[in-house]
Amino acid sequence: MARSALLNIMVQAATKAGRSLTRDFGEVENLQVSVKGPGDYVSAADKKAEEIIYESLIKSRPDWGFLMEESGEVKGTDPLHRWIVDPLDGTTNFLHSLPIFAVSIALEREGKLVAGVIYNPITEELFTAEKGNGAFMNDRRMRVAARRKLADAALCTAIPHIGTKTLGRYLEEAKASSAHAAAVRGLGSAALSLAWVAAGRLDGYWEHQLQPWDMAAGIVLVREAGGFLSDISGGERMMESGGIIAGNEIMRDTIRKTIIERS
Ligand code: 2AM
Ligand code: CA
Repeated sequence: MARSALLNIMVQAATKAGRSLTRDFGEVENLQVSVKGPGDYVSAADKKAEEIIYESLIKSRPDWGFLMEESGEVKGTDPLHRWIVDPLDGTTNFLHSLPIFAVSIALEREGKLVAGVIYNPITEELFTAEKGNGAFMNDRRMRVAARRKLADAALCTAIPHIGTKTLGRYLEEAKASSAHAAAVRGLGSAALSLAWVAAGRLDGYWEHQLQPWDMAAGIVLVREAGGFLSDISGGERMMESGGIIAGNEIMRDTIRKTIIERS
């Protein structure tokens, strides 16, 4: 299937940044043995990838604005369009040589998410979606999984790390999800978690306290794969609140009621 001009621009930026990240990922593996570790190196890799994406997109659409994880908001002269960019989602995985990270690029038009690209340069899996045109993985159509019961479901969430202030909430959710679901995983990349829900690999996903660039592209993917999303209270303010639940319609609502609200 022929890709639209818009998706082509996004894919070109994502794959170019992906090549840079792949080279740096190879270096990170060599740096693991040092005591200090590759922290500074990874932060440089992250910034380099963001620059590549910025240069690539600004060349194609000079007037459009940006919201980027590293550089923040860059206003465009066109007030209708804004790219939302996470050059390296899954930074901690990258730092530890775990090949579960991705480039994530979304487009907002008049405040609405209309296109998303997520690319894992290690597995070379490219997830793309444009509003009204479906979702694809390496040009094959994706659909969310049809499973209706938690007992059959593979779920995904975020496992908290050192310094997390909401450990109590996580432990409650871990208890409820482990008690009801077939499997619970933590990928460490919100973008890939959403892409994998869109691909039907995961039946459901939820996470609290994300940034807009962690979820923007993934939201388009899940919607276009026939999935449903909500924020933690069941509304539609995912990007504003930072909380997100994704799955088919039944799975999304069951996760909220059985795992998050537990009522
Ligand atoms: P990042 O890798 O770009 O930081 C992990 O649960 C997910 O949460 C990742 O997508 C990660 O994105 C995101 N995230 C957002 N804020 C974070 C933070 N302060 N610490 C760790 N992960 C964060
Ligand atoms: Ca991120």
